[in-house]
Amino acid sequence: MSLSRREFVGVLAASMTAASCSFLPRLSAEQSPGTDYDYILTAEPTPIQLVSAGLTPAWCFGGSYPAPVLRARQGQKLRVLFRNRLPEATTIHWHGIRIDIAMDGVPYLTQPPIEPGAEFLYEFTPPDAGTFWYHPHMNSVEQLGKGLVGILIVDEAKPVAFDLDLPLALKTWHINEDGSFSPFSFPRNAARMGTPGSWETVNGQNKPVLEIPAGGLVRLRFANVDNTVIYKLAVKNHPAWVIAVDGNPVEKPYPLTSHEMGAGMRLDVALIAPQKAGEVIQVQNGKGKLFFDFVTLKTVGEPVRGERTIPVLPLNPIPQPDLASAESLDFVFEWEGAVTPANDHGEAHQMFWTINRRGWDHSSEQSIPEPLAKLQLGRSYIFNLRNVTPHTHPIHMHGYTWTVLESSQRKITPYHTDTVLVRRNEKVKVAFVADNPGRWMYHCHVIEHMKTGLMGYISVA
Ligand SMILES: [Cu+2]
Repeated sequence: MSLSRREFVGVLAASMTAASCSFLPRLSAEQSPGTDYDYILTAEPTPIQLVSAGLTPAWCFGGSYPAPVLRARQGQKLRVLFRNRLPEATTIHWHGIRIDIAMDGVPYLTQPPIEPGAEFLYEFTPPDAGTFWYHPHMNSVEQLGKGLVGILIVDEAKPVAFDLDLPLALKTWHINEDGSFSPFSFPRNAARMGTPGSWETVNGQNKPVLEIPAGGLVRLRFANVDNTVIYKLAVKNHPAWVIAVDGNPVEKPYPLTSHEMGAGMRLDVALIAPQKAGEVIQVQNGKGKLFFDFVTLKTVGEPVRGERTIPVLPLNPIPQPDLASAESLDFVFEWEGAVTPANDHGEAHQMFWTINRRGWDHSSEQSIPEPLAKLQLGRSYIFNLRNVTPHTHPIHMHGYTWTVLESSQRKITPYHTDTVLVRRNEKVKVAFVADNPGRWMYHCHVIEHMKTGLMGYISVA
């Protein structure tokens, strides 16, 4: 008898000891069948145990970290009743989803902030299947830094079978040895590559050992939910295939050698586990030229029955831009290195970065500038992203999926993404059809960069 993914997870959960059962991310939030929404999602202060020496005063979704993994079905409506139990206003942004502007979760631009004690019903129909994530879009350095980050999985319209589907949320924490928070940002880092956390976690655990079914087909869904860090993922001692990048299936799976993921980016990897129980597969993270063990996958149980092959996922229905008629627009990401004068309260405000010579920190309703560009609904566009700074920026566009066409530094096989890593002095060409009306955020996903200027928006009408 072979087990379905859910049965397998059930068996694993039942057979695990209390100490090891935190390995598996929870598969659902508080689900409300029969009501007019699918999930109730609450954000609230929640002390959590990241290190043994003490609790961390985190802010969590659903009362735990990792946050509940939300699941939707491609082409079917998802409803999430969000409740704000934080001491400050917030919103939820659904990263990578081609969504109605009213549900994009950007304060002032798409909705009023959700005040403490208030709630908001997010409802949308995801057109694409894949690995996505959700997070606030207010006071982001702190709100994301404190733990408000979660994975959203959109299952394929026609299910693709895996023996185990494992979401892996990658995040570093800015904490001291006793678990208390250390500063999320230092200006000197905000003006450079950002401030990484000191405690590296995968689903809230440092270097976890995760159980996988012997002989099983395993889907690893890596999501970089960190504020800053670029991960460079590799699998050391076992063949693994890239099946989707940033929520979008690749046309043909290819062997994973190493893959760089900036903040906000995702990677789906498939592998067939060794037949024998007790075997170990080492997932590694590269820093500079060296690779370090990061996640250990350990086979358990009787080998699954039947032959397993790496599946080719169905492609998402991303509209194909008409390059011949597309209008080209240039966006230059630059380092400004200015500290604006202190405000009335004597606080200095740092603005270090600009897009087309303009910085924006999106801190109030009054500060909304003109859009970086006004696009015509239905027309194709080419964006030339030019990074003239000495640092790498994961550039993210809301509401759209780009086709990446060219880079001045790398050979590109065109692929789809909502977040593209643009290296120092690199020029990347992306294209898309402006088929979704609204005012869409367009920013670097290094949170300190966006909050010190590297942010703007595009209007499509
Ligand atoms: Cu950046």
